[in-house]
Amino acid sequence: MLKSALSLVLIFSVFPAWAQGVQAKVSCQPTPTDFIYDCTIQLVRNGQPVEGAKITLGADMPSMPMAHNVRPVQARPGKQAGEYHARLDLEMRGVWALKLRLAAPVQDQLILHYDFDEKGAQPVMRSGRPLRK
Ligand SMILES: [Cu+2]
Repeated sequence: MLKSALSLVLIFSVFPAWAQGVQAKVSCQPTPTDFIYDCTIQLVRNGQPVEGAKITLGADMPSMPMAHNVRPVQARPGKQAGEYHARLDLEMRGVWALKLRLAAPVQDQLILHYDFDEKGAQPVMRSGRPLRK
């Protein structure tokens, strides 16, 4: 019961990030395997879900330059319009910069900072807003 309540909290703890009109919401949940997270990406542009997107999701640790080499993964479409899934195999907990590369329908790149722990991932906030580049 507590676990499912936590999952709900994680699902709804998503924040928008803007770049060239594309808005990305990312939520990640832990898997039974340490440091592996199942992430859902929701893409919106001009208020509409972005369908047919080609997304590559990478991750790096800003506090540990050159220390990690997480292989970027291709996100796959989910059931909902504008929804995509990717499994991230991170090497440790802590703050990661998620690098979301869009190849279609527009070319774009979003960098979103999330603090990963045993419960999932929380957006890193600066001045009350999600930290992003
Ligand atoms: Cu690290």
